[in-house]
Amino acid sequence: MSRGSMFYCFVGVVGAAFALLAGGVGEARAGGEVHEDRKLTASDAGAGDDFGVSVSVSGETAAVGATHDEPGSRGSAYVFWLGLTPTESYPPRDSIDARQPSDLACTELFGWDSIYIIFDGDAVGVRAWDFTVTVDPADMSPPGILNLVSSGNTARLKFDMRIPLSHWTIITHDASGFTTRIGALPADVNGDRRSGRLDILDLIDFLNDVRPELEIWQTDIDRNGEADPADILTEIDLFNGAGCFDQWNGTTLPE
Ligand SMILES: [Ca+2]
Ligand SMILES: [Ca+2]
Repeated sequence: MSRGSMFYCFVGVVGAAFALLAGGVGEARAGGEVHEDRKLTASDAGAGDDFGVSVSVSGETAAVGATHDEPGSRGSAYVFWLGLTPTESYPPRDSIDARQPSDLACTELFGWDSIYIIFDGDAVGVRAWDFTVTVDPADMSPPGILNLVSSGNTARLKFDMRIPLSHWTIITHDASGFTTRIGALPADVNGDRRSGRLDILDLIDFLNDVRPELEIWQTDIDRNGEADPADILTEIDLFNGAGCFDQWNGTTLPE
């Protein structure tokens, strides 16, 4: 079935929901008052697309038709998630934990075992099964979500393990498609997905206030709570594989 014919089948099932989203814009009627909850726009809007000519709502998902989205009058249907949507995470997307992954004797493991997801509204109804966790490279099982605790507009996802070294851990909010990822690559001070000797220079620059923008998880290599010259020695230990450390010089994370 062509994309255009799929659209016209879609048009046939819309109807009552059109009144809820008049003209394709989130203009909801509640208690006799009309207010705009949110405005829906096409990601590739163009003049004459007729976006909003039809709307279908099911649960917290809306499909909006555009009869002339493409040349030759091919129509399209855009699908929108109307529910609570994540806006950011903490640590932020693409953060890399450069700190030592254990103590020198390997008796205690360190690293992130949770992430905070910030929503555009009260996160009280958010559940652990709203999310999918994967890893990149996909050569091992990803962490599971042990539990989820929400407070205000923030949900904290607690994993059942620390995020794996040399991998991205990718967290996806299935309904909205929001995704974020955090990584663990010891010694990668500058966050360029590679642990190399340039990271020592960037750590020195940070300590000299030349690169003040670096985060604590990029600079407090020995995990004592602050970045100081001792972290340079620990950085070198990570490169050389001191104690029980693996050698991290030259190791990378995927794009
Ligand atoms: Ca680096
Ligand atoms: Ca330190």
